Amino acid sequence: MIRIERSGLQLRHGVAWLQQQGFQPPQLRQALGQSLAWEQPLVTVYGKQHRTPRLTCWVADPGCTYRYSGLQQVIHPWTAELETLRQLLLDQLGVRFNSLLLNRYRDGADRMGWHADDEPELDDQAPIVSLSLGAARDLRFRPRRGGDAPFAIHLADGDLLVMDPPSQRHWQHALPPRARVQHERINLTFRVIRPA
Ligand SMILES: O=C(O)CCC(=O)C(=O)O
Repeated sequence: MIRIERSGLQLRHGVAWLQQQGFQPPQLRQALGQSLAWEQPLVTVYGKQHRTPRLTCWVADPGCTYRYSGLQQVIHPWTAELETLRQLLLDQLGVRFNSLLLNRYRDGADRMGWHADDEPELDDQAPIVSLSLGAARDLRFRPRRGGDAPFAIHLADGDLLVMDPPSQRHWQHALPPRARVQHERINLTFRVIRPA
């Protein structure tokens, strides 16, 4: 894996990681697209309600509830494919993830604004691990308090990105819109929640 390091930021980028594990990313993306219960929830941002500019699904062990932007996610169970991925990550990274947020960007208009995954229920000692499927998109990073320059990582089909602590404390990330992208991308972020 390629290491990307800045002050307060530690990333590991596994290019075509999923292919190296013997998976075919298009098949997995199709299976997830069809089998999961995708939602486009109403969220409250700066006091205003709007639908998220992407589809989402929260998969987690019982009791692992997650709330962001005023929204409590409905828990969906692990499917066989997702359970296999979770086991692979346990074998390779030594971390047992108990929850997973999936984001589905239908085309380049769908996006994610600047944020850090630093909600109180997340275990801040554990990495957050992102797996990308489908259309390649840029994930941008910027420091919360200045210093280092913002930069972007190009995430392609099958890429893994490990965001190690304390990255979420010092940096934010965003997935900007890309007018020319016409295809779908599904991103999975594996997380450790401290059960309530
Ligand atoms: O789609 C991505 O690569 C980013 C997802 C993300 O920022 C998140 O799940 O917190």
